[in-house]
Amino acid sequence: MTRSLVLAAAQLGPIQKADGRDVAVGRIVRLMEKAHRMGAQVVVFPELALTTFFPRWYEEDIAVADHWYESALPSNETAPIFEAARKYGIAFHLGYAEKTPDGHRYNTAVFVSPNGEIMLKYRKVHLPGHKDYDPIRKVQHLEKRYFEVGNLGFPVMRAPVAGHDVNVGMMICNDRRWPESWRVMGLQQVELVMLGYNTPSLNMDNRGFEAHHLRVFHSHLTIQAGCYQNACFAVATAKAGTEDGHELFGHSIIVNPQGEIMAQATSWGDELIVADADLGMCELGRTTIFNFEKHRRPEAYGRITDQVGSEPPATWSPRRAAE
Ligand code: CDT
Repeated sequence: MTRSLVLAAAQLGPIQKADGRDVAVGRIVRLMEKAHRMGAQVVVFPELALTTFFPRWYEEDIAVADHWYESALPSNETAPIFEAARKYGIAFHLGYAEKTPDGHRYNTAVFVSPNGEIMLKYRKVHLPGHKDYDPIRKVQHLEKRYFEVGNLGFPVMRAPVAGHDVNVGMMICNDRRWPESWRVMGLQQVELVMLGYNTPSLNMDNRGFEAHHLRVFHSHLTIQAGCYQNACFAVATAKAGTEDGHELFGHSIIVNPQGEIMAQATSWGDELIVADADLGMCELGRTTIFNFEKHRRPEAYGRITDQVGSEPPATWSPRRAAE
């Protein structure tokens, strides 16, 4: 039997600092209604989909930022999202800032069944940016201040989705740039990677030049390569547009296991894109060129897990070359 799913990326336009949760939740519910009209069975919303990308704002006292975090999901404010999912029979992925009952803060995403069960939770592992105010940067990127490194690894779950069992996994924004994130999920036979992102259109490090057009190129390059090398689909959903005066580039995409873009957003606003995914497509790569069991050589990959930073290589000398 063909296992096929209608996937959707629900890109969100900017959420301003002054916007309450009701604004974001109302827009998310409207995208859910649209997803229903377009026949989507899985809808992926962006990273930190309920608020502005608040790590661009420095707070000396992190407790002052507590209002950006969810301490429960669903809550009274977010319940309409869960109700819409139930009404339309849609499974959804949502990124948000999580504060646990014992006070830990994470950049988190959940995958929720249409009847409101959290089937999978992921906490962002690769936190970009810095912990303290950086006077050189044009805009702060304080994820290391506001979040702890995720403690759930990169889990993959075989979950019931629209009548099929599907191997689903998640990563968040910067994770997509790291081949390790993809491969750890590839090793669990992931078929569908869901990821949300908030990526500025310009490099705000102020430590060198990066051409503007390369920002989208690098995002797509890493997602397309991740899908191809791990024989999976991905739904990669952006928060887009000018948020609190700062541009996020959008360009949400849905990618197949050949690394091809099946659908792409064209606006900087709320926009839904859909694609039909035949999960059987994951078989070809998995059983041929990326048949891990046959072709991987972990004995040669020790540095990947033994080492964090890079080291200089050995220096060549005639004697060494002969060894
Ligand atoms: N949200 C997020 O992870 N954004 C980063 C921007 C990096 S700039 C410090 C990204 O990799 O897209």
